[in-house]
Amino acid sequence: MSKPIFIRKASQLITLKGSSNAPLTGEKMGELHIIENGSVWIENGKIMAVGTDEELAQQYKDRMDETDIIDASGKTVTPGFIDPHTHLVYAGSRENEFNMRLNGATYMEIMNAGGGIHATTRATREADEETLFNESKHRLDQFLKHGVTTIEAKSGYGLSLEHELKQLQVAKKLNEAHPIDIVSTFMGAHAVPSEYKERPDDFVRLVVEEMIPKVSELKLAEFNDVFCERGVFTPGQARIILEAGKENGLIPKIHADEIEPYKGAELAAEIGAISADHLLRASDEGIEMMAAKGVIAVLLPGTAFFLMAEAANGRKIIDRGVPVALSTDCNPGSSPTVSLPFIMNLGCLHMGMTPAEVVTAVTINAAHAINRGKEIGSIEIGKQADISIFNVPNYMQLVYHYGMNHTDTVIKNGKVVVSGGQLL
Ligand code: IZC
Ligand code: ZN
Repeated sequence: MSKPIFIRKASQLITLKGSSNAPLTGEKMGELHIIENGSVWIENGKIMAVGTDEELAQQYKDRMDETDIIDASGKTVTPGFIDPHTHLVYAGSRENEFNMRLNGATYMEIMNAGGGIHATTRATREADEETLFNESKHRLDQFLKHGVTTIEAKSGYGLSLEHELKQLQVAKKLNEAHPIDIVSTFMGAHAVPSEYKERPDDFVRLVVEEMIPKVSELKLAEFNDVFCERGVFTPGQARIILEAGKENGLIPKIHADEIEPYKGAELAAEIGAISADHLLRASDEGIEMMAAKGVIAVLLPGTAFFLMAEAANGRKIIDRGVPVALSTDCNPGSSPTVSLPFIMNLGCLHMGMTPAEVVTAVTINAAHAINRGKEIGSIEIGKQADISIFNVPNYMQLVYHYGMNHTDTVIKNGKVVVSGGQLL
């Protein structure tokens, strides 16, 4: 049994207490429940006590010499960050397309010409499991160094039963081998593969009749996602795929209204999706419907930044009562980054969110977006001890000093996995 860990004297301990049952909305998104000179006692992978340093020093005065003490004075302590939308497992890279876009080509033009998702699908199909594992593990290490302790990871670069299963198996192995927890999403409907170009409904049938039942039987995913976009999957096809997932126990998620308004937000609400992601072009009605149903908006301002598009209107989406989470969208085409802190900065500068709201959006609301609100996302007694410590005296500096990595220490499941900014 490892020693207890006692984090002491944080200049700000961001607890987000009281948020485990439902994601935070409206003004509550800005209430971080901060303890100054805060301390946390961790034992057996769990958070055992949270309070001021005076309170905890008194409570544990007889056990001080059996602990590992982490001095967090001058630092900010948060729940481990959570990234609820990544395309982690893939091979290759697409810097050639970046160059094409800088010269005026659009994301969709490149995809329709056989590049984009199709290019990564070719590279991922060709890669063996070991290559995929190693390339993805490198990204996971970088996530961890940025204070991220849990991520969601989608398949969707296989686009055949064999290769979708390969991607999901790699995610499962990474989850077992790496400190970061990975929550898997099946996304066989990420694109219509070129061999089905002339008969997309046959591909939808393959997803519904073969892939979803197999993924569910093998318990390789918890969620089911679709790229609902003009030229990819229609709202009608997306509905069929998401309903089939539900029948097989997979919770719906949707890539909605990224490039054009396409009634993706409306569909998310109608179908009872846990989240609708992107929403750059979501209609007001769709946003109202999401608010009424409590669908979480997972916003991805790094994608808008990288595609040189106008970001989603995060301010409006929060003000209409939709709970908002933030994510990197880590993928080789539209957001090749693992820096969730940079995404937080964009949340403030490009989407009108406050620094407090973006902290909520990468902790407890992100936890709820992957159905983990009861286990992670806040610093409360009984929760998993996933905690990040940043080299800044207050949470505002996390987003103010942008494009820098402030991570000092990361504790995952009660174990120190990053110290002094370095992986252990
Ligand atoms: O590889 O381009 N938008 N899917 C939907 C992506 C971006 C990932 C990619
Ligand atoms: Zn995505």
